[in-house]
Amino acid sequence: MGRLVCVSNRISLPRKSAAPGGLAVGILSALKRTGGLWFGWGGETVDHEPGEPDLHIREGVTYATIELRASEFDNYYNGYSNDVLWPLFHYFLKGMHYSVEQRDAYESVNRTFAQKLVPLLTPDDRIWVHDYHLIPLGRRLRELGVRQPLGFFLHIPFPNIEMLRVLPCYAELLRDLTSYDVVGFQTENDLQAFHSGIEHLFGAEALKPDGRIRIGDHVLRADVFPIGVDVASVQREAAEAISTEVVRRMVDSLMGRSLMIGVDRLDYSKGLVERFVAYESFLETYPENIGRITYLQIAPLSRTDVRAYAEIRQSLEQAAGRTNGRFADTDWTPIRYLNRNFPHATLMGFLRAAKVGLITPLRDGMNLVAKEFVVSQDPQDPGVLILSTLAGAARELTGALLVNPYDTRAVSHAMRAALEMPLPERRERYNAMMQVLKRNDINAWTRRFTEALEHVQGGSSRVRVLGTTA
Ligand code: ADQ
Repeated sequence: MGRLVCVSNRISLPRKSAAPGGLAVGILSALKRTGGLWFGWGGETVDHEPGEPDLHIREGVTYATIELRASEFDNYYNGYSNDVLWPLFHYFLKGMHYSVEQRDAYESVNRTFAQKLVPLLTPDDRIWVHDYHLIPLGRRLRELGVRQPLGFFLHIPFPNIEMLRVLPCYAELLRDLTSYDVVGFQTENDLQAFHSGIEHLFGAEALKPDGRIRIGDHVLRADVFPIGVDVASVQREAAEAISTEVVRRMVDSLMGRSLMIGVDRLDYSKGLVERFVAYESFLETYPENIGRITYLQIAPLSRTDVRAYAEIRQSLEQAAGRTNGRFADTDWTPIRYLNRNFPHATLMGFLRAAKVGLITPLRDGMNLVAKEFVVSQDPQDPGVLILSTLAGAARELTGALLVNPYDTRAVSHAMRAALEMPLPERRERYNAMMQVLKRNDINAWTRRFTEALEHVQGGSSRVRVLGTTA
């Protein structure tokens, strides 16, 4: 079996205090299992031609980091990736701001990734590209003569063709995706949406009955690979963290009140404003809970250079301030709202201490925190998960209280139901979800995707440059 090479926009070198996002958590677990190379941007921008990759080896994983040109970075990352593709793929059309300059920078950075990666590759490598920043990378690698199996996994949702078509270069984006041998999505919905694009661009005959896609003489496999969590490690972290000082102090400060918790990057797709409004409505509708519940929302800042993220931050401060101003007492704050990171283990301890997990994104590829919340619970006395139907995780976590995050009344009702749920029902729901989470943990995800890559035969020998059909 050849070496696994993972490629992502940003590399996080392991640091104790670092809080990797969902993508980094997934890649690291994959590489720690198999060993291999992780290639990506190291966080430095330069005013000259980017130099050769820097190599670091830690715990059997080689980290190869590259620099990017300062003149391109903003348009590539804040612009095309996070102000065009991210909002579009999350169905937030109003948040999308397209420009040709951004797209050019995106293409150019993908070319740089390809040029810097090729010299590091060996013939037996299997290459696994991650996420929306790097969709064109597969095609660029093929153009440079790379013949190894190439896979792509999209961590975020994929939009239906009727949404995707809004993008001026949607056809190129679809064509770029078909350059890979394996294309993975989080859910069946995303796969169906991809099929809708393939059918639109190449005709229904491109979709084969066995699920494969044939375009000319290139056959690719597009499939669903729902990402999971490291069940054993999250369980251990949560059980150990509960008796650490930082978690004990937080629990003591509740003075016996029940804890509801949300943990999300500060992002408009996570539905935080709607969640705050639902909590306010909960206190208003069920006033017997005033003074008896504390809602802890941990939301570390992300993508602070993108305008929409500054705006959401302001709205949240206002919403939290309003609820606290309205309901707080001298010895009780209804919402504790924190914009900071915690070590992963501490976070798992906080989740375990909570009676209710509130995960209500307006759209989410999967949402690992929802899975981590369930896994971190005490099996004898588990808390209840309130989960948005619009998160990919809702497909597997059917034991959660599933809600439409836009439905304020339904969310506040679910809060009450969760707080009052009797122990036998909580256990039943927990056990049902744990079965699924154990079966489809992070190792299963890695194994399924890398096996799919192993079954690719002949690499790019079957790939031809695809002509325009739309
Ligand atoms: P994200 O949008 O980053 O991921 P998510 O899936 O919830 O969202 O993953 C976040 C990860 O970061 C979790 O493992 C969580 O524990 C950790 N984390 C969050 N806040 C933290 C904090 N303050 N301190 C420490 N750790 C923190 C993207 C997609 C998701 C998809 C993942 C993985 O948007 O839909 O589930 O990739 O594919």
